[in-house]
Amino acid sequence: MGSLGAMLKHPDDVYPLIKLKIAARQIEKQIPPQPHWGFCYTMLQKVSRSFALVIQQLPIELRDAVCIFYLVLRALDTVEDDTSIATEVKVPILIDFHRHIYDREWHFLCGTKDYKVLMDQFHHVSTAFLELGKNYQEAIEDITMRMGAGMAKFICKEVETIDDYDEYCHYVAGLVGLGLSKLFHASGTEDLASDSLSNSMGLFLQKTNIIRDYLEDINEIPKCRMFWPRQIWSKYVNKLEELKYEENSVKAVQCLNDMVTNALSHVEDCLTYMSALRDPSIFRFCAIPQIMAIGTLAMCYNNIEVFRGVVKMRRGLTAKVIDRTRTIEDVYGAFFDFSCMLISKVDHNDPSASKTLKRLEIILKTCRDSGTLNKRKSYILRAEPNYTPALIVVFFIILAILLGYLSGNKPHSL
Ligand code: D3A
Repeated sequence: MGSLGAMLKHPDDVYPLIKLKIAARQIEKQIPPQPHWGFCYTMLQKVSRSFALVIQQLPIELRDAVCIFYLVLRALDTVEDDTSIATEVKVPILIDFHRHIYDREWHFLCGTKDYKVLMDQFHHVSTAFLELGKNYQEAIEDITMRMGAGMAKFICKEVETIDDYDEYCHYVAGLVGLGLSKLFHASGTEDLASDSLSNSMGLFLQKTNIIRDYLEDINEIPKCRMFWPRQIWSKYVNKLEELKYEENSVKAVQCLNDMVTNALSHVEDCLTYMSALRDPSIFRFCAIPQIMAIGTLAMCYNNIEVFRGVVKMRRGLTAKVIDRTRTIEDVYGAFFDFSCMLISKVDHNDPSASKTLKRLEIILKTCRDSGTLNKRKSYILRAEPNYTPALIVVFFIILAILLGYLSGNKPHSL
């Protein structure tokens, strides 16, 4: 849970944080009894607790398919990221990965911590995969094949141009959007979304992660590949790592703002994609990461801390997003709030300022035109702390402790 300081500063985070904690406990108890499914759902929770929670709320058949899809992609990612594997070993594994998922014997030693366990016991994932419906299997196989080939291509290629950047993000996340759209359609609940809108869903998420993770990636030992395109950063510095040095702070923030402006170009498509979804649980599964992405961009924009440490949404705000994202109105509301926050941060001397403002104005207009904004209260950008919900929670906690104490002291009747 968030620190006490953060909770005092944001008392209305307390209730969603407690709710999230209780929900996470609840799903921990729902691990299936079969060893292969038990392994898959335990792994999913280990890799991302809050994401696992949203996946577990999907309709049952789709939930299994998404869980396996997610683990297969994490495994592929683990191979791609492991710098200790020689290129001549790594490339064939990436290219053949779509065949390994059909092989109950296949496993590979690489990665660290939970990912090492995932790779070593991959037979559980294959066993579960083989129990999915044929249409789910085919969608997962097709995306794994295309993603593996794309990753292999970029093992030996730098991200030079913005087109390279879009192509790399297509392989590692845009294809996830395409695959998920196929899985949603296969479950019978959704129309098949266009490839272009599905791709944008992934590009927006991936570009946000790439922006946020600059420092972590540049400081990685052994040296990690970087995904900020040269076409953008070369306008500001001669070498990408120069952005982290204090003397380049002004240039670094300008480059960062250029990157954020580039990512904002996908928002329109993402809003269109989400507005077409029908099933409430599929909607939440898609909308929560998108709101977290625009929130992360709003925190990163014009913020030198991206080059000094970790800029992340606080746990309480994440919990609030998970708790309060139910309908498309909530999505328009959150995108509206975070776009206003971004506009308030634009420095008119920034070289990308006019482009950034133009993109943000388009987003604001779309949110306004939805006609739903005044039906909601802005929960993300509250100026003054509201202590009422926190006080109610504290009251109930004290009451529970008191009742527990009193019932513990009651003399036992014989
Ligand atoms: C594009 O992929 C989608 C999607 O497309 C239609 C719909 C829903 C979710 C995703 C996508 C995803 O979400 C995660 C992501 C980012 C980059 C790639 N992915 C991805 C991989 C595999 C699948 C789905 Cl199956 C978002 C994500 O991973 N997180 C991390 C945990 C966060 C939420 C966002 C919660 C937390 O605890 O901070």
